[in-house]
Amino acid sequence: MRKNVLIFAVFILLSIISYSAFAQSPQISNGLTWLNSSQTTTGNWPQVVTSEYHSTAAALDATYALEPTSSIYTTGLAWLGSQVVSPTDYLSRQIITLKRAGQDASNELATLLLYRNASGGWGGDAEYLNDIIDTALALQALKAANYSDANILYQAVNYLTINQNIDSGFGFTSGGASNAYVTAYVLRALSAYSSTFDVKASISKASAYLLTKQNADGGFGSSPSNAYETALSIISLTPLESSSLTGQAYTTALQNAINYLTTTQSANGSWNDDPYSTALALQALANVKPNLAVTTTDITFSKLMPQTGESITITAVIKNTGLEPASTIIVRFYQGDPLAGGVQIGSDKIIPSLTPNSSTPISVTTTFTGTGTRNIFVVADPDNLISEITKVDNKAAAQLWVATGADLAVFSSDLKPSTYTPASNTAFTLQYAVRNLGESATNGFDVAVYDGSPTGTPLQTGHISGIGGTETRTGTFGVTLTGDGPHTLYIVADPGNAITETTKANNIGTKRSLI
Ligand SMILES: [Ca+2]
Ligand SMILES: [Ca+2]
Repeated sequence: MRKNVLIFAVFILLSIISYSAFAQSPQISNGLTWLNSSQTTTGNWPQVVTSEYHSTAAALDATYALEPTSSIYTTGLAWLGSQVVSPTDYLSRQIITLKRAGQDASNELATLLLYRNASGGWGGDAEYLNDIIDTALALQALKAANYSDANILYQAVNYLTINQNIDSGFGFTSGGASNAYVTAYVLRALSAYSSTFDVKASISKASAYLLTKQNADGGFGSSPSNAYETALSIISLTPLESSSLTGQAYTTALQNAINYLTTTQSANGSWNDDPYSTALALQALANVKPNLAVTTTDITFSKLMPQTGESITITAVIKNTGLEPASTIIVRFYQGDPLAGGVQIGSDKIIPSLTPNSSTPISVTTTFTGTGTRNIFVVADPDNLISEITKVDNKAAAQLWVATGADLAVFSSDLKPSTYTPASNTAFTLQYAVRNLGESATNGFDVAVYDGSPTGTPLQTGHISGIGGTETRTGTFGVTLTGDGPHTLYIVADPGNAITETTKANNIGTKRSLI
């Protein structure tokens, strides 16, 4: 007896430590306490609005997200894993639950694949006609199992997208009236494949449809609002990399839906004394977090093509697309991927705070030595100090070209006189070219032609308004020479030394003439 009391005391202590470590809101703590109390001794949760199987799968989703080390999670997982199930819906949820826990689900996956219809979709069970919600669930299960046959995945995704209704929502079956519940499930399935297939337009339309189903009380559901459809909608609309929805209206819609949930929670911590509704509401509330995000287009450079050694400022706009403010956000810039030996540029930059649906630019100034491509990476919260909805959108990269400096050159072979045997005191034409061997453009400079020595007073001076990187400008001088015998003409680019360039040694070309 005493031993049992001791074990109980240790359990309570561990529970307190575990709760405080997650710094949960009272709504989440109370909901978890109720879920804990409503679990049966065999590990499942009872049927209220839906089956015990659905209640248990949903409770496992919630406890995995919030308390993955709790005993209610492990005993629930053991119950769900031991069930022998047939419907596509049950099988899919079992695969998702087992794979997430790192357990084997190969038999279940093989069965699910046997259910697949030749047309690419899934029905409610083996040899049932395709329907939308079972195909959406099967796709989520295949994702959880890391299933990789792109042809089979594509056919299922395609079955969903071609069955998107004209109002942009989805119904239970092909051509069935759209509703929030099925649309939320399809959104989750398509979002899982947004980086594999071209489904962004479909996701965007379905998200917009779902938002139209929000009721005046902030909840979702075919009037009146209910907790589980509201929670499913929040989970499906939560900002992810795939989401195309941004802006204050979107953030406000989600905040209103969260508010519907928090105000409809019962005093005992549940939603309607229902494990399924409570588990989904808890999953939705677990998304009330900030979400830092940065994309390639958020990274800009003060100079598109800086020269080696030239100062350049790199700026990244960091966004908070989540539902909570974030503070003391570290932003780190790298040359090269930090996961592959990238080197930090400058010191850590700190953004004091970012409210939901806001963004701020943050910069680092540096120089690059040596020319060529640089891959610049920006990472928000690189040390994972901030709990947020997802970390997949916290890193982005952009390319920069570090150019060689300007280098004017006059090649003797580019100098072409109209005659090689001019007569004394008779004008002839000398065509010249000035090349820029570097990658950086120049400002304007003079070009001069000298007789006998590239010093003193030139015979003539011309002006070139500037040359782009690796480009060439040509011009002509009218030259008149006096005095019989050989003459050497010197063509000098930038005799006044107006241009900073990598070398001045190649700025003179020569041409001999005999009078
Ligand atoms: Ca993020
Ligand atoms: Ca030069």
